[in-house]
Amino acid sequence: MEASNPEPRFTLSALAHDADCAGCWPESGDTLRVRLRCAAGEAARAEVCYRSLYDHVGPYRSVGMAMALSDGVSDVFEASLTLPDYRFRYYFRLTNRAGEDLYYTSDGAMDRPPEEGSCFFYPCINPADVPRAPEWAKGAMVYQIWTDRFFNADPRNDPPGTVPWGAPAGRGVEYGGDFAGIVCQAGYLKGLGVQAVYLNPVFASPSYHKYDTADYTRVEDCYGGGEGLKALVAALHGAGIRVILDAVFNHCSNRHPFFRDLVEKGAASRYRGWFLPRGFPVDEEAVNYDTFAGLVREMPRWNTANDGVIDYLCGVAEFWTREADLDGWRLDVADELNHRLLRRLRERLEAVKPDVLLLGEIWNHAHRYVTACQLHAVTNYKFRTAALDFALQKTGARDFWNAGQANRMYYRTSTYPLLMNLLGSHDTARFATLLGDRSAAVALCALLLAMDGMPMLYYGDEVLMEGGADPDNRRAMRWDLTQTPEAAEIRALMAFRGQSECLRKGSLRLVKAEGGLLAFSRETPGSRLVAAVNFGPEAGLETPGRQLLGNARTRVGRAELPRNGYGIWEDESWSG
Ligand SMILES: [Ca+2]
Repeated sequence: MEASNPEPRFTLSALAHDADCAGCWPESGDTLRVRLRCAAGEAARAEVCYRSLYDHVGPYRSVGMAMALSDGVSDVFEASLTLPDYRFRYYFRLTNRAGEDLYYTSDGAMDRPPEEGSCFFYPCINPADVPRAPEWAKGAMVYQIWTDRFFNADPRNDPPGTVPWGAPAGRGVEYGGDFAGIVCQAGYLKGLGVQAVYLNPVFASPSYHKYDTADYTRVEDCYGGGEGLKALVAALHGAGIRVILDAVFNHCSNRHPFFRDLVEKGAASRYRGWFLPRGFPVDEEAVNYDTFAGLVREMPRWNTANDGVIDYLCGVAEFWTREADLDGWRLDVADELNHRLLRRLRERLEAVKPDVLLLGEIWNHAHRYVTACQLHAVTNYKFRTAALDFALQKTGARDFWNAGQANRMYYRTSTYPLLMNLLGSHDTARFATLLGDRSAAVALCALLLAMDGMPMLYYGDEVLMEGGADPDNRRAMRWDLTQTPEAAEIRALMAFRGQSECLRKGSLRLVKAEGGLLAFSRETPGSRLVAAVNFGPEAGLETPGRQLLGNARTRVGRAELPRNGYGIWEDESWSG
């Protein structure tokens, strides 16, 4: 191999191709998607040259790469390579603005095409490695419900000490909300246009928040029990809404019988390997065992590498998926779970329901969990941070856009429709409170709902409920606020999102990012929509057609967006 050191026509340290993870993945049984990263603005053109791994004489085919992402620091080029024998050898050729070429290989940059051995290899596409996800989940709008806080339809099951609806949301208070209450509001949920409801934990637990399960076989009586859960799922399915439950499999309650056994029998317990004790006897005062967040004695962590634990927790999810006809699970603290548990869970649940969804709660980069055999989808808190900063004018439209582009670089394109964007949850302050401006909050909802990914709204977000940090963000639902003009605007946006194939499935493209004004398009072969939000001073935008929603003022071909303005336009001239 002759690798000469080329002139610095490109910033060599910026060149990167990861022949794995988010750099290279199979799109189908014979097609590979590859990415190449380089310093922003340096490459005028990029192509990938490839042939079969076992073809040592034939010419390389080449295909041009399209710029897929750019965050102002890096550009990412992408292309698809197809070979009937699905075994790939490839290298990249980049051309700079002066027309000079550079070759990028598994041995680094070269000034001439590489020898065979310096190519990248993707030795074989195994069909099982092609990313798959339930179609219904791609771009689906999800509504998160904390059952106790949503609607109380059955006072008979209220837990002792239930406080009046609207009482301050202190730690430990219970309001009496139940499954029957959600059933009562199925029409409201259908009107919002949501495709799925995600419920905070429902299994028997000593706490009001139920993130410490004491008995996975029993659904809380104060919510309506197992029969109530089944009735709820049936009612929501009748309204065309799927149901996702919270799987708290990282830890359980210290009252869980298996942990009690460990405390009682110590090293002799048959559950010795099921938890993570640091010594015996297990001491709940000293907390000499691993727990959720390290020091929460009430929440001992399962040893999710233990086969008994894996089988037990998979059995729980399998049982309830079958029993209650559930559509998916949101894995709490998914990034502390053993990968073997996730793989086994996926296998066993897909055997029960092929289009079941596994969604992980992960606050940071999650690419190693979102694979063909683990999670399908993941929470995208990065979106929340960037969107709030933008709406608060701490940053501008270009910063927001670049943050989104940078985040996408960590995920395969196939994951974009499964990044669950949110503005808040039971773990964060309410965005309406953080913004302190109702019109900005509506525009922020427009941004969430017009973007790709899975937009999630936490109950009450759609009526701009207020609330500071936990537990204040967990107030009882304010049904009175559904009557406000802002709630009506957000409902209209949600209903539009719910029925728009283009907003659910369309590709995303930047139209304009200037100051506080961001405009982007969503495109499918059949339609094109342009959406815009403006958090800065009044700004103008060339628009392609009819305005469908929003407070922008559109006259022939041009819209004026006031501060906190937003709009969605339909491109009537679009022909795909
Ligand atoms: Ca009740």
